[in-house]
Amino acid sequence: MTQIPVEHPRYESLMTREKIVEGVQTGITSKQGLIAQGRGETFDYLLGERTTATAAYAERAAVALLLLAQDPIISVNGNVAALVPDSIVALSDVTGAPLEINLFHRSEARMHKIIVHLKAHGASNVLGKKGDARLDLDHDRAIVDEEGIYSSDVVLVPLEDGDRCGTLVSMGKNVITIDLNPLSRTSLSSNVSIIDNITRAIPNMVQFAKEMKHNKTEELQSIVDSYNNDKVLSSAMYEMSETLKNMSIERGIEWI
Ligand code: PTJ
Repeated sequence: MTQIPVEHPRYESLMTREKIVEGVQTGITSKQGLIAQGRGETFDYLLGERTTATAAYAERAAVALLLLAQDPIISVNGNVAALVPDSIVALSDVTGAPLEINLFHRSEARMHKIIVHLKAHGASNVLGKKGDARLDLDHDRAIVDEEGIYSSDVVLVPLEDGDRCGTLVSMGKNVITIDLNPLSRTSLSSNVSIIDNITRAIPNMVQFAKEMKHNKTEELQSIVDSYNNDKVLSSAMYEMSETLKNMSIERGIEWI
């Protein structure tokens, strides 16, 4: 890893890049994952690289859904495994939602490496290797485990690429996504769209899950019932335009 001084103004962002690069070097993350991270960084810059109040509201609703679910599941890809291995395992533990590897650029070698990596970070059981069921898709994201994603009622799919999200919704599942782009097909088609960097969203969700774990079913249900996903999407776009406006004014550029 390149040594990044802690006082560097872009320390967090540069360290995140280092983790993704390391993921590619160890064979966990696809090369395409580097490009996906770059796209995410752009939206995060516009968001002000912080968890907004409406992103936190979506994260709480997502946790309520996971805690209420009969068969929750957390889908993991190469970027997720490289960026947040400890906190995704912690979220699985505190919500009781198993982890399942599901890859767009699937290979048996990557599946194996990600499973070993997550187990090294404390995961006890990681699904995805069986691949004994299929979603109605014409690429490798279709391959899922019967006892995992296929039969789940609530599924968390961070850093997704659109069409699987739509398919899961059309199967009647409650789909939670984490995607910094509020206009992506993923964000537009999911039931709960978390517009936040996964490096902040998953640790926040772990904290919320610890706080909400002993809430009554009715309390969790009321969080879900009052949740409004359109509000979350429009608020993210508003926050981005406000950040741009403020940055522009700070730099002496007239906002016209
Ligand atoms: O490991 P694989 O083979 O399953 O491949 C994973 C990637 C991420 C390469 C694959 O799913 C892909 O190509 O995804 P897309 O279509 O690039 O979509 C990724 C979305 O996640 C984009 O909308 C990005 O803005 C967003 N994104 C990228 N990095 C982050 C992010 N959102 C939140 N936090 C991030 N760190």
